[in-house]
Amino acid sequence: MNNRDYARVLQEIAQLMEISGENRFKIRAFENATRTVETLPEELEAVMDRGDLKELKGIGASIAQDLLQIRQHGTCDIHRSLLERLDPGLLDMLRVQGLGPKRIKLVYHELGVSNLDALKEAAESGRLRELKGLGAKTEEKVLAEIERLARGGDRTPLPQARHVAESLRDQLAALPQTERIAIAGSIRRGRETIGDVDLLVSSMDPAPIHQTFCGLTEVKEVLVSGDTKTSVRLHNGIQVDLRTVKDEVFGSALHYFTGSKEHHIELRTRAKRQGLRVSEYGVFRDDEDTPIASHTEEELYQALGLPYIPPELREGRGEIESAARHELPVLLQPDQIRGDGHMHTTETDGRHSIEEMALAARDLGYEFIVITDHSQAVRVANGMTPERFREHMARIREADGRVEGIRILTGIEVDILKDGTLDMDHDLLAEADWVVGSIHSHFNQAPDQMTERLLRGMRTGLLSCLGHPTGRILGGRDGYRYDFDAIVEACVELGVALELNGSSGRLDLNAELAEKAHRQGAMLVLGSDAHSTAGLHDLSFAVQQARRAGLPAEAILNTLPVDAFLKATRPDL
Ligand code: DGT
Ligand code: CA
Ligand code: CA
Ligand code: ZN
Repeated sequence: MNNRDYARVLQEIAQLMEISGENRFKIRAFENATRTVETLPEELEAVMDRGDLKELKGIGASIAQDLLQIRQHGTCDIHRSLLERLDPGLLDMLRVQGLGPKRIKLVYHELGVSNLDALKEAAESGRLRELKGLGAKTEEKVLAEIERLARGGDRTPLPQARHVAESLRDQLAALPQTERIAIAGSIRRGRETIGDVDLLVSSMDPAPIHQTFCGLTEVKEVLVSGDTKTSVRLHNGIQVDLRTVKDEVFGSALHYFTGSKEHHIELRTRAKRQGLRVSEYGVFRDDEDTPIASHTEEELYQALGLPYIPPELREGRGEIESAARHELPVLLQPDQIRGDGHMHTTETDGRHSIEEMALAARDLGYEFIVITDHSQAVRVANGMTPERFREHMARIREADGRVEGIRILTGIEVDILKDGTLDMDHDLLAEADWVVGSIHSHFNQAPDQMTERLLRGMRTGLLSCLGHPTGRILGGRDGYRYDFDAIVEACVELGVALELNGSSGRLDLNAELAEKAHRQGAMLVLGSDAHSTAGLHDLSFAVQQARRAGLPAEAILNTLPVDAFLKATRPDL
């Protein structure tokens, strides 16, 4: 660890003490120690090795002890106990520039806000401005900061990038000059994070398209402008490349700009052996200038003697060999989804009613949904007491009877508390059709403890699935640490499914872990985790990750008719 690492922990202690309202002198002591370490002209660890820590200004016996602990564990007793007593989510909030411990203290004590999600919601719903010294301006700044943090530096989380890309695509699709249009690049392949957005348009008359593109309100600056390629930076920092081609070569151009580079390299090598060439203009015989395929991607693969390879598999990980042997998995298709396993309503932190969610889901063609509002441990989300949950289930059943054309199942997203107990009366959980068990607190437990916590929750026999199983926030927080293999094994044994949570910012499980869980024999269920009717569309991100994982429809519980869906995790039914 370098001096900056030590200084960071000391500073966090000072900030957390300030939030918790500790005595001024204790806070000052850690602030002084932070400064000493930050400005130290040599390695702190060299000072430790000499046994000279206490010689340093502002470092007494007690902080010297803390520093030695930090050297061993990356944290110390006082740091850990503050995080446990308050909330580790506060560390994320401290990264929000312009907020600071004083204001966080206010927000924490007045609104109970202790993590970025809750902060975002408080800012969006205009609750920050009700606090002394905070205004609408603060809310705006906080939201912009959260967005910046969510981007986690250069790469943008897929959901955010795809929403932006879809909006641009739709605007350009409306132009009379546009023939075909598609989002290409890493978004089309469903990579978790994306470097830039790639849009492809076919047109006989591209100039007006490039012109309109440069003038869109989202655009902040034009980086490159031309007749076939324009690059811009948007106000939100995302870069977008637009390319236009003639419609005859749309298929091969789409293939080229979808990538990945690795897929292309392998494909070209293979083509070469067959006396063929592949470029963005098509597939060519070695000695000819007229392509034998260029109009669609399907024709392109066919010309190469291969079955179609879906974009999600084009990562150069052996998909070409599998395709050549006709061993590609048949991937889950969006229209095979019959229901959504995770959503919230106005009962807790959602924006729409049971009925509104059901009607929107019916419009998407679903046969069933599960309403899974929060349990009371999630105070910021207005989680339900047992009493409220009982009444909520009655309302869900009532809505189910009233709304035609879709089954509305009773459910809950129940917290798996820090000791593994479930945050709800067991008889009510047994009564619910579907129970998502999730972790929303004490993320920093030691791996053994976390594994035990999950196992204990699962052994109640009341969980249908584990919600957002790793807890990671895309571009933000890492997942909690536990023995993933052991949990998957227990899921198989106990008949508990693992969720692919599609909500923006999560993608959890991601493709890699979903594939692993599937290979170990676990059931998987997709959930949008929608907090509004619009949020139901986030299920498509879970579908895409399932496809990247190479999962067939049979691996996904959402493809089952509702009765089979219910029985899948309840062998007793
Ligand atoms: P990203 O933007 O970093 O998330 O990843 P991509 O895959 O979207 O990469 P990007 O935007 O640089 O390029 C889009 C596609 O264009 C890429 O997947 C394949 C193609 N491409 C770009 N540059 C090259 C290249 O130098 N060689 C080859 N074979 N293909 C390229
Ligand atoms: Ca890209
Ligand atoms: Ca690009
Ligand atoms: Zn949750």
